[in-house]
Amino acid sequence: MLHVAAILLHCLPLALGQYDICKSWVTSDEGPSWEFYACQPKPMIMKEYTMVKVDPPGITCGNPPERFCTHENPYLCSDECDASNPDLAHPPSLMFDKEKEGLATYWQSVTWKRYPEPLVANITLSWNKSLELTDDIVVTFEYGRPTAMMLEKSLDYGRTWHPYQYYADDCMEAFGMPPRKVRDLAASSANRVLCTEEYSRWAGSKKEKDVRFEVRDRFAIFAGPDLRKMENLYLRMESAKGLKDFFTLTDLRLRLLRPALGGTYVQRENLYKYFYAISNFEVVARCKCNLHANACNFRDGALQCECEHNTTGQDCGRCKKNFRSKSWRSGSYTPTPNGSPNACAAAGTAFGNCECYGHSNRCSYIDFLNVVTCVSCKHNTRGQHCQHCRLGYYRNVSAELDDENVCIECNCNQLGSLHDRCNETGYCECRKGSISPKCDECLPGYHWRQGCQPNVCDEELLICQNGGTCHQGQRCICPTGFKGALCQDVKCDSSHRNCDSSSGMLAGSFFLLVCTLMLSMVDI
Ligand SMILES: *[C@@H]1O[C@H](CO)[C@@H](O)[C@H](O)[C@H]1NC(C)=O
Ligand SMILES: *[C@@H]1O[C@H](CO)[C@@H](O)[C@H](O)[C@H]1NC(C)=O
Ligand SMILES: *[C@@H]1O[C@H](CO)[C@@H](O)[C@H](O)[C@H]1NC(C)=O
Ligand SMILES: *[C@@H]1O[C@H](CO)[C@@H](O)[C@H](O)[C@H]1NC(C)=O
Ligand SMILES: *[C@@H]1O[C@H](CO)[C@@H](O)[C@H](O)[C@H]1NC(C)=O
Ligand SMILES: [Ca+2]
Repeated sequence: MLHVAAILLHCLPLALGQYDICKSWVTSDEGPSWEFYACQPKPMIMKEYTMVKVDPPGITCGNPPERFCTHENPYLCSDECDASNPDLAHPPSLMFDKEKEGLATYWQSVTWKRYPEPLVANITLSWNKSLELTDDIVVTFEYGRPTAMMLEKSLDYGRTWHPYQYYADDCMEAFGMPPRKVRDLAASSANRVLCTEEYSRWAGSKKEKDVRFEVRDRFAIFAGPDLRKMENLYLRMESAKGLKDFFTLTDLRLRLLRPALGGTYVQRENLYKYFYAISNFEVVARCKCNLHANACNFRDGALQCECEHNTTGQDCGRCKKNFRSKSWRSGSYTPTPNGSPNACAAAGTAFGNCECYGHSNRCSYIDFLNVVTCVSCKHNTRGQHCQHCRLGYYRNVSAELDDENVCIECNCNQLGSLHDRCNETGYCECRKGSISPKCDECLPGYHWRQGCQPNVCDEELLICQNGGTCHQGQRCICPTGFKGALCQDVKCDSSHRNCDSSSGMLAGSFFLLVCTLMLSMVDI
């Protein structure tokens, strides 16, 4: 028993400093209760959970079987890659397996037989979960490291991609960027994307195999050379949001652009020695749980945070149902050493009696009314408790009052409705002639033309005459020889004898007269 207590005492300060407990049972004068802290899961070896895709199709060697040689033995091209033979196959999965002592297993590409067409490949790793890098990404190449490649990342499950780091033996030539070292970065540029020449030099393929994305060197800018002062880094991440996001990702993509050359030039007469081979792809990271969980497990096909503080979601990014009396917030590393849990609170406990259903974080006391009211209601709500919908929105009956989707936009058709407000069931108020909940349809006797217009013709009262046909209620299509809105008039031209040619003229001059009158009225 004493032994156990001693271990606990020894471990606790360290544990708290690492933000790895979310709560503890404490006894105070008012009796025992839970105390809550900011918390985060431990770093994990993420290659075990990755989904991998290698592009373009057919870039993996062995189908059909192919011979290759190495830069060390350029004229002994007897090695073979054969996808149908397990001993000679080099599938992508071999980048993520556990290496046995002394025996590297690796993915391998086809050789550069299509030179001078570039030999390019994309290796995309996806986790379907936001992760925060905690250590260097290390990619191990057998038979030489590429002379040009880049690392990209996505924060949104592969929808958009951003450059992460460029690698080349000559950065200026390959990417038009001056070479830099992460170790030379200043605090203000710790999240700079740079091009490095440190991992592309030819040093014999056996000696230097690793290509790094230096996470620790970037951390060290704030946490010191041995990463002893992690709290400095955490404080910095708290104040500079871009910094935290820089180490966050859901997907990684390695774009291999030019293989190891083993010399200055490509030898056209022996292209069997140019290819890519990766034996390991190490990614160490923790699940991003917004400081609301200290455990992350693989469930239902994806990593999931085990959320505390009454939060929920894959990243603990929401408040649980009935715990939405204030808006969700990420936990915070400050104040050290325990941070702030920023837990979600049950309805009614947030500000005494002022309930805002999670649509506002602030209440304000209005002196002359003697009431406390929510300020800046979000999610299109309004009212003292953010309990109503803003004008132009109506209540979503299938959502609770504390749901983000509680108010639905009326979406009234601008041309068909009188204004953009609607009643509690989402019905807009329609102009004459329009109908339907959003006023975007026409009553019988009307047709849609920038709103509902009364029909010019129809099949009942306004029938086109003299054999004319009604076109979509908008106009009569008259047979030759007839005119007028309903084809009621005979057309006047020289071939029709019994047509008074002066009547047209008369009507025309009358029209002119009216127009002149109207114009002069406008002038006045
Ligand atoms: C590799 O990915 C990039 C985008 O990140 C894309 O433009 C390129 O076409 C891809 N190359 C191959 C060979 O799939
Ligand atoms: C990604 O994770 C989500 C949430 O856990 C899950 O619903 C979805 O099916 C997963 N998608 C894939 C492609 O695994
Ligand atoms: C979450 O809700 C439960 C149930 O009401 C409560 O016992 C617990 O203290 C809450 N946790 C936090 C961190 O507020
Ligand atoms: C109504 O609320 C439910 C529950 O949140 C949501 O799934 C649904 O999308 C909402 N409806 C609309 C039209 O926004
Ligand atoms: C909203 O308006 C529609 C159409 O006028 C009507 O049928 C419905 O009953 C109204 N709903 C409410 C709650 O007043
Ligand atoms: Ca391997």
